[in-house]
Amino acid sequence: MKNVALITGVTGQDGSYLSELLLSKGYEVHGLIRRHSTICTERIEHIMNNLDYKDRFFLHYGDVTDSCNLSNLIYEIHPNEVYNLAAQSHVGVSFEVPEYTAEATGVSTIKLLEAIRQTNPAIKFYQASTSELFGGIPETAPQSETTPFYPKSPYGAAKLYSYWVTVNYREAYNMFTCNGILFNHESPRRGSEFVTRKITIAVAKIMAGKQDKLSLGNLNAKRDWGYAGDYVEGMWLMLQQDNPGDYVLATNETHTVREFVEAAFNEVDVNIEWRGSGIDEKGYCSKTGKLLVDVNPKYFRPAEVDLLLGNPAKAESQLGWKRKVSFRELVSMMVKSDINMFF
Ligand code: NAP
Ligand code: G4F
Repeated sequence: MKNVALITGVTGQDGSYLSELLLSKGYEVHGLIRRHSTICTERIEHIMNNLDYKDRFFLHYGDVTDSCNLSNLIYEIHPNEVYNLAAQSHVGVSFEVPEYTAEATGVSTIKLLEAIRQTNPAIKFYQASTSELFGGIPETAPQSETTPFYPKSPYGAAKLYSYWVTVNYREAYNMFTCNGILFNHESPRRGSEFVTRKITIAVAKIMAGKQDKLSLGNLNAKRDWGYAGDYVEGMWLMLQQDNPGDYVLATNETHTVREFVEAAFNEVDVNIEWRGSGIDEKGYCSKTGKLLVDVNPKYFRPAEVDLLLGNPAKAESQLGWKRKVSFRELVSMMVKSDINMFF
């Protein structure tokens, strides 16, 4: 039987890597895209233009807030796997558009689950859950599937709803639904408004003489950063098991934003020397004394998640999943890609 997958959020970072993975495994892949006034398919252009995939990769206009659209798509496409990656995924922005975030990142999940339940409850379902669910209790790090949740943003709260309806449909209707509780994962395709890509773009532009300095918010926040290409493999593995479940994907290693900055500048042989503290902290080139990094409070969030560090032991033992790309390799890959773009 042919494997058919529907991916919401196909134009996003993860959607693009997951599409590549599923197509390489022989799947027919359908992606949900929103209509934009400008082109938004940059991350999947290479797939759309690949003649090998012309009969196996299809895009459909839609929006996860539109339940009629979701029902129609499930009915027409007949997928056997659905990956729900669509979301207003920026934590900081969720404080500015809280209600929309609740709709797109939270309520939309039950619309999709209902569409599946009413059409074909045998469809396997992956929900893009997040380490932001753990939010405010750093003393419990490293965080695992059994760590209590305490979201610290409208985004985290919306994802909490999605997490629980995914569990609920498994328990109530015996559906094959899984939560991937994924810690931060990055790549050269990461959106430029997330901190890692903001940093690597700035490094490239500063080296190319196209930017003066990099302004950031909280330099002390700690994140467990992995490579997106490794994480989509884990998503797929979750849906290949005999039984559904919830799994943490993480590296079990954490770094501050400050350390990411240092590592990214090291890639271009610049050593950062920090002076001052709090909002007066500044990073200078240790050789030339040029100011390269400062803090701008406009990037602070109304509430912050201080420390994320994940324990992926369950995914490693039950799925056979293991991250392949190290922190250093990730930083290097992202800086090199942005250097290529701006030189
Ligand atoms: P991303 O790059 O921001 O992509 C989000 C995708 O969702 C885009 O394709 C976007 O479409 C789509 N989308 C947003 N609102 C939509 C709507 N109303 N209807 C239909 N599509 C909509 O996010 P990502 O990094 O790939 O992450 C994928 C998923 O994993 C998200 O749910 C995110 O919250 C979750 N997650 C991410 C991480 C991480 O570190 N990357 C960690 C844990 C969980 P447009 O292109 O039209 O905007
Ligand atoms: O890169 P970020 O915006 O990612 P954040 O908030 O951790 O969320 C990402 O990972 C989650 C998984 O844990 C996903 F669920 C979510 O969808 C998203 O992909 O910020 C990382 C840290 C934060 O503590 C933030 O306050 O970096 C800090 N930061 C410091 N300066 C900054 C900046 N973040 C951004 N975006 N921009 C800054 O200038």
